[in-house]
Amino acid sequence: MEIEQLISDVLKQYDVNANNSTIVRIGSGHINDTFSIGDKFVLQRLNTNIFKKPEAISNNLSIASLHLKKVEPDYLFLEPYRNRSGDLLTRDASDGQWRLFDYIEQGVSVNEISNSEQAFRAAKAFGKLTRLLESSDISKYQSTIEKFHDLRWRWEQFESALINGEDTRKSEGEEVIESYLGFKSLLSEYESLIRSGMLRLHITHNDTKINNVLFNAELSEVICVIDLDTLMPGYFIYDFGDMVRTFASPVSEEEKDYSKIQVRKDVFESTYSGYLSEMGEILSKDELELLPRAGAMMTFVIGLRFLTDYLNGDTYYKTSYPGQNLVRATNQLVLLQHLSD
Ligand code: GN1
Ligand code: MG
Repeated sequence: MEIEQLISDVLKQYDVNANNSTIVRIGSGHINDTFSIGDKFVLQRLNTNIFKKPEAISNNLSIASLHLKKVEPDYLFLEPYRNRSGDLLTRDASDGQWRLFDYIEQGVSVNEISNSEQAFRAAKAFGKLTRLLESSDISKYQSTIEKFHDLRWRWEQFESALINGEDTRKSEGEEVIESYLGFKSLLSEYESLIRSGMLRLHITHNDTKINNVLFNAELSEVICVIDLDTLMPGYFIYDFGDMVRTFASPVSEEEKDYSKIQVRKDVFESTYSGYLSEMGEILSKDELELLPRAGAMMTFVIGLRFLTDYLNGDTYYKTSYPGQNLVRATNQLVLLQHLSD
């Protein structure tokens, strides 16, 4: 069935007026399909090959939303609309799962941070979400993707891609593979951290890349954070690390001119102070000491995932040209090298 037809059928299941609206594909996410419906709504099809438990997402959003209404009624939490049956997810004729959101017309998302003020605000916004949810009952949340940032798991997937991956890609990626293997000590560091009990579980966003923040048109204020599919219990290093990964460099993970990649000290410091302006009182002394390691760890995790997907033939992340996942993996490797200097 044509996508327009699927969308029109899905919209009929909501009590909203979206007739005759223009449908435009939007967003730069690597996983889901996102469309604007006129200037009123955003409709998103969840990638259920990746999100195998969509009900876990609905569960977490409902719990978080209820809690936020209690502790901060004015907080803008971009949760999906409920359909006529009261569900956050709507099934289409081809078994796709969709969600409908408000379209934040004045919201702007960027793929690179241009100054430290923006970094402060974005990091504060992600920190605030975790702070507000700190008093909600963590046991009620479910994992929306099992072992999502578990470095041991990601390493094992990488190792099996080294065995089962496509031979031409293995030789094409040889140098990058060798360099990633050379960073294996990060795996032992991660494992001993987990064993040490120094990290506590919080409700983390788990995908805090810069384009998951909506700024106002002047990029001077944050309107809200978006992409809440991976809101679930996690360690703070996942959020803070993914911010360092995507805020600190002047260029995004898509950049092919690797000489442009660097770690901007002022942006890093503002990311740190923005996050701590919300989380400073919540993180334990042990956790605070780990802040400087988070960026390298998350860059390693995400870089490994790009490389694994490249070796497996691009089955996970969307790509728009051949070799894109290898470019992303190389980009992240260079960033990791800078973060390790
Ligand atoms: C994916 O949804 P999107 O495109 O923002 C991925 C993240 C990665 C990111 C890298 C569910 O995020 O974990 O950090 O790509 N999300 C999922 O750009 O795998
Ligand atoms: Mg995401």
